[in-house]
Amino acid sequence: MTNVQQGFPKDFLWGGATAANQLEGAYDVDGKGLSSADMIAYIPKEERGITNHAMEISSERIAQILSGEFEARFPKRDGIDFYHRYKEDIALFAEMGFKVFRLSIHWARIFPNGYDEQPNEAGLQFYDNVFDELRKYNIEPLVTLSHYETPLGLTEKYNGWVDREVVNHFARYAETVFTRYKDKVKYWLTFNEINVLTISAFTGGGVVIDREENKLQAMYQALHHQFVASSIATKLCHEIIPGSQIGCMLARMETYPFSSNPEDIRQAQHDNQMNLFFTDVHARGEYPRFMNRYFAENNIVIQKEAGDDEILKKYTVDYISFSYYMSITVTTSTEGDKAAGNLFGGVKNPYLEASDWGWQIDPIGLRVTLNNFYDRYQKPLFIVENGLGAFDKVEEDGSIHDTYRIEYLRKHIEQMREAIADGVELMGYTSWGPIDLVSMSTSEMSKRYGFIYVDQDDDGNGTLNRSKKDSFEWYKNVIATNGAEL
Ligand code: BGP
Repeated sequence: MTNVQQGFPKDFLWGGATAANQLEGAYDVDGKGLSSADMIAYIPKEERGITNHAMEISSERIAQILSGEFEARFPKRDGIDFYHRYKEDIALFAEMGFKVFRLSIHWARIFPNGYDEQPNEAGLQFYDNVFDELRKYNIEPLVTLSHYETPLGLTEKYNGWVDREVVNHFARYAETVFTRYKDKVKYWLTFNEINVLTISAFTGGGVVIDREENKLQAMYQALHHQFVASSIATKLCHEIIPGSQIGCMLARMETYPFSSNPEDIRQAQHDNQMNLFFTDVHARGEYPRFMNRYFAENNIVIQKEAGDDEILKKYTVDYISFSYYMSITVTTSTEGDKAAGNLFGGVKNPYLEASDWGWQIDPIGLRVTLNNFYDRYQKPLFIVENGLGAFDKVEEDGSIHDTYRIEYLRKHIEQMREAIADGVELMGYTSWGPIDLVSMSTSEMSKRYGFIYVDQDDDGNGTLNRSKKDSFEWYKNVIATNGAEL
């Protein structure tokens, strides 16, 4: 077949994805300040959304934490100690043949309070070391500027992203790291899952929502500031690093109607629009008209500064990245099993199995998502999170037979290959958690994603020793054959 890409492009970027706050540990080492992510570990399990990121925190709780009155249930702040073990871990990624490795720079390692005059040299040096180690193996870094890691100082001084001043602090942070790493990092992302800010303002924007009178107004104003900051970062990135590529990042939740009832069709359309609103702004450079109705109906008035619309329009992203774990099914009726555990609600899809945490597994949905994204934007796409969080069993001989994880990944990669043949331009794939790390939504280790097992339990006990699961050799072969053998 002419003009149909059979298989993966030869320069396809295979790898894995992580986040500083779930990986590094060393939360207060070498001058690092605290961040919103460091606080999340203190939210007791019973106060969390069981399977979602909607984790708010009160001003009182933050005060209790900072006074030492309130201990974290799990020292999530210790991550899996990548900070001291990064050479060992990167060697394992290289053994699998990674072409790219997604990580975030912990903003509070660079500017401990977020508003500091000078950057923290020890923090800058750490990432220099990590990038140098990656380049030893010709692994491209793919760097997220903020992965739910707003410095706590910005929460205390401004209540996070609700204050326009934080745009300037972010711009200075972006300029600092673009300049420092301009010869080492080509691929960048601005905000991880920017849509989560409108679900959990603290997780996404360091905003303590109980300090705000009008919660929705505060969330969407903070979001506007992140949109502007993302465009400013795009401008700076292109100016400082010629040939760089900078993208946005969305938690994509492809949403299906539960039935052919037009009411369900309309509900699914609305939910998809509300999720794609974020990439509409990042990729098209303007707010979509359907948001005007939503803002009007919810008494939201976005405060813009002169020039904001021009900045958004002029500095749109080079590519669109997203996380894909599951699809969502919605209905306006009372039918359907509302027990479906997933990020954004919905009902159980009778055609799909679910993970141990209720996330509905839908490989074909990834092909649908890729086609919908490409049809909407005609921009290159990058899957920067996909994977199966599962309980892993260590056998007597130390082996771990995670065939369920291989099956999940195999089926999703097959659908990626189909989407490429459909004409979608897919840059790469970084599976989430190539090494077991701390779960964002539970602050636990037992929800494991890795090809590499880490000996640490939900209470932080263990040797932290790394060992290979069956999926390690499987993924190594996938990469070696450029996706030909799954
Ligand atoms: C995404 C986050 C990641 C990671 C992933 C898996 O929303 O961007 O940081 O946490 O979810 O979720 P969890 O760790 O809760 O299983």
